[in-house]
Amino acid sequence: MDDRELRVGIVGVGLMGADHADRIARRLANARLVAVSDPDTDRAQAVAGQYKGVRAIGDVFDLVADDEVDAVVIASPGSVHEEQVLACLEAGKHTLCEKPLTTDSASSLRLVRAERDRGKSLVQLGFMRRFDPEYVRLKELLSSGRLGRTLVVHNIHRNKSVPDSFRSEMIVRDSLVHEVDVARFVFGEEIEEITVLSPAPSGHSPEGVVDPQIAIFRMTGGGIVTNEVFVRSQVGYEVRCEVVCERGTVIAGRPSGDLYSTADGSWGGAIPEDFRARFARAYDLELQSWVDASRRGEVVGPSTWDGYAATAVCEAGLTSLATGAPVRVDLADTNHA
Ligand code: ISE
Repeated sequence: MDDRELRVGIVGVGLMGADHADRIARRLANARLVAVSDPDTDRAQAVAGQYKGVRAIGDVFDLVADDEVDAVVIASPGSVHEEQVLACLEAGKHTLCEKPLTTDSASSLRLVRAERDRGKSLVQLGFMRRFDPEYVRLKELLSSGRLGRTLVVHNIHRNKSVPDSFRSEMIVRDSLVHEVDVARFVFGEEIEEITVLSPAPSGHSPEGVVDPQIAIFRMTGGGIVTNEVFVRSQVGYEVRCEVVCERGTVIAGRPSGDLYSTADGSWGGAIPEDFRARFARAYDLELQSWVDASRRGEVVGPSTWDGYAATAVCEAGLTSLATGAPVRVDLADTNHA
């Protein structure tokens, strides 16, 4: 790509897609929003209508093939990602695909291989935590070696509320998946075993839904990661990562320097309502870095392999959710580079 701005089309303009539309149209450098598509055509028209010169295109695949679209953001549900990512690969267009890559490991692996067979990396996965300034500094501190080896990680992931349709499986696939990526990012290793435990559910959980959940990962190097995911906390969006090393600990996402309780929804400062507020900066940095890399014809950040590995861990997590027993994660091959 030359030094023109990157003309971006967005597939799926629900909560996240609409947020990205605004980011691309108003905040990013060297990028221009040119088209959006959504099965809900009224919604697509409404989003397009907010910005000058943006077209609503009825068929997703027409958007992908459109000559005016240089690159694509996929923010549709994971169940339709495989065919959409494949279309982007076939069109040779740089793509930012929101998580999860797909909803099962077989289809995720097909995408890893389809991209590899075409001989050119085009896809970045939407694991935005890797761009959050605190997670970035945490990783840098660990990499500096000052704290010694990483031993244990504790992740907390709480959403204020979700619709009743957000069942136990979605807690694993759509929420825990972020902690899967954080664990792999922090340790720089794969997850070899996952156990998902089911505490007594909150009274706010619909019948039959396990919320909160506790997931435990064993890393290939022997480290352990504990994760609490609670998507109906009633309070706000709380995401923290505490890393325990041989010579100290480091925490990302800590809101105060004192003992605090969120019982009344505050600790002396505001708790963000949702991920769009908490990770706004991370999303800006993530998409800017995607735009810059795409203009150079490169891919930076999490890859289809990262998407595949996360899907495979979540798939094993769903098996564990059903029994409470540890489940081994067997990745297809390690020779993916
Ligand atoms: C949502 O899809 C996200 O990706 C958010 O980051 C996560 O916190 C939330 O639990 C998911 O539903």
